[in-house]
Amino acid sequence: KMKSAERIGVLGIPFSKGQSRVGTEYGPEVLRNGGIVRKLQNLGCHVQDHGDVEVIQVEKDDPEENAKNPRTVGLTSKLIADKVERVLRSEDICLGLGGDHSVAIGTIAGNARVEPDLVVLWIDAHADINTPMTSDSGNIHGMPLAFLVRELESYVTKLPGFEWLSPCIHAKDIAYIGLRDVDAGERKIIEKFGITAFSMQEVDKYGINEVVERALRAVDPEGKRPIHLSFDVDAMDPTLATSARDHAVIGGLSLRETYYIAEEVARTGRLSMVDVAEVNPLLGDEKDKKLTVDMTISVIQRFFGNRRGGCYPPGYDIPLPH
Ligand code: B3U
Ligand code: MN
Ligand code: MN
Repeated sequence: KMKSAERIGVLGIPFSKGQSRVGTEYGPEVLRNGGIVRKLQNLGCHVQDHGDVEVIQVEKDDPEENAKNPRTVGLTSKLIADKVERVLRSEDICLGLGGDHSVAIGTIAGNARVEPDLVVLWIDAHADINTPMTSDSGNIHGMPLAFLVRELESYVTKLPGFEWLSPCIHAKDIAYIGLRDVDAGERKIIEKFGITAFSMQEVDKYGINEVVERALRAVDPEGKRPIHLSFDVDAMDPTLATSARDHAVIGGLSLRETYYIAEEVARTGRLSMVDVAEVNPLLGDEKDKKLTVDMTISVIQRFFGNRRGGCYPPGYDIPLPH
């Protein structure tokens, strides 16, 4: 079933407390101002903007087990999960505009309530699977998957604010593409639990076409399961997206490789949610900001059916002369 031209629910998640900088809370605003809704409508999609998730700021929110802002992140994640669930009960696909990458705790938890059989494709320079114990930074945007993976439950203490959350995916349901900055604990987790991971080294070795095919086949050999696609803009090379320079990791995906991933994932017709994380318009000058927003929007369009080879809305035919 092709979902590319079906109902898309857009959800803003103006959140930045999963890391220590300000700026990612303006991600939804700059992507909307960049025309994301209209550009998806132009593809023939039915697009409904569901507004922003309410974010919670807990005043006295001391670190717990090294994790920073645990109550703020945990309680906001619950609101995100509730809202994503509601959006997915009325739309075919949810497009979540973050926000730092901790928003994926809520988006995946919410998506899994509607699609319990989902798989996760994580496009990122980072593995974002630190437990509070393995994390050096204490930033929860480097930990979201650790709270969601069943096999890691005994390695993760229940943080305050996270009481509502229970793990909803298996390690083998995750595939990474784009990794190039992975912490020791994360690498151990990937190996110990058999997580499918294609770093930039594998992208160089096999080419992006082989990597995408293998990633999709590894998590779902029969090609039947719903896909939660979590896209951290820092997966792209920092020359393309200045937001990526916040956590600049050189040697990233080219624009063409990123487009290829998006086009192939769209082609499956099984996308149930796309997260767009870590867009930070406060970094760089006006020109940098415009580049980041333009690049990000152009990638999002590919996830929803805009192909480089051309495309037309459903029902379109060559117009006849009057
Ligand atoms: N793995 C490191 C660095 C990091 C993760 N995500 C970003 N940076 N953007 C950490 O902090 O957990
Ligand atoms: Mn990330
Ligand atoms: Mn990242």
